[in-house]
Amino acid sequence: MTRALIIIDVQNDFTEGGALAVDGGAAVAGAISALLAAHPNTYGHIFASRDWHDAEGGNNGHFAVDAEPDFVDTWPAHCVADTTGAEYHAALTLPESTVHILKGQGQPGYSIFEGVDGSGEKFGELLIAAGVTHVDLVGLATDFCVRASGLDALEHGQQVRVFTDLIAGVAPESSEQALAELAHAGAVLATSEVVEQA
Ligand code: VGL
Repeated sequence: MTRALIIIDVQNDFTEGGALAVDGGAAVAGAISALLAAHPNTYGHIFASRDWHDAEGGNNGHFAVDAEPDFVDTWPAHCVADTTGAEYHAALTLPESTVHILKGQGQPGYSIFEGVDGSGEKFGELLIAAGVTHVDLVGLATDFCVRASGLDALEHGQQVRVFTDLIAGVAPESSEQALAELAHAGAVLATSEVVEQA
């Protein structure tokens, strides 16, 4: 069994004060860092994604251009590549070995499986190359990118745990729905208390 920690989109724009702020986002950043500090050797593989949208062109319908966002399919501009909003939240401390994944270049890109590393290698290929069979999923936002990434991980044959104390969502109802959907598809909903010392 090889387990990886997958950290979804803990970026300034998805935390308090950001363009698409999720309540509790900053707390999630701090809590993920605390988990990693308490368990420095548990995860041999850590992947962290960032939404990395184009400034121009609406990213294939993802940004509301000349219209009001509906906060379901269209969004205010957020996480534009190379801006402060796209940076990891300052409270997120990642180990040197973290593999950084960028996604959403010109696309909605909700799932980390749509992302690539710095050499353009697809996330799914990286998981396979690392022999990962089990993933623990944390980050933002529960009802969109965590949901999509978890469902894709299950489809890719991974055993998935979602740590409900290390996620935060855009809206309570859709977040609850997303967790129900993930559980129905085979994910285990747990808290990070189950993480064992390596
Ligand atoms: C996300 C809304 C729009 C997310 C991304 O990271 O969950 N949510 N784009």
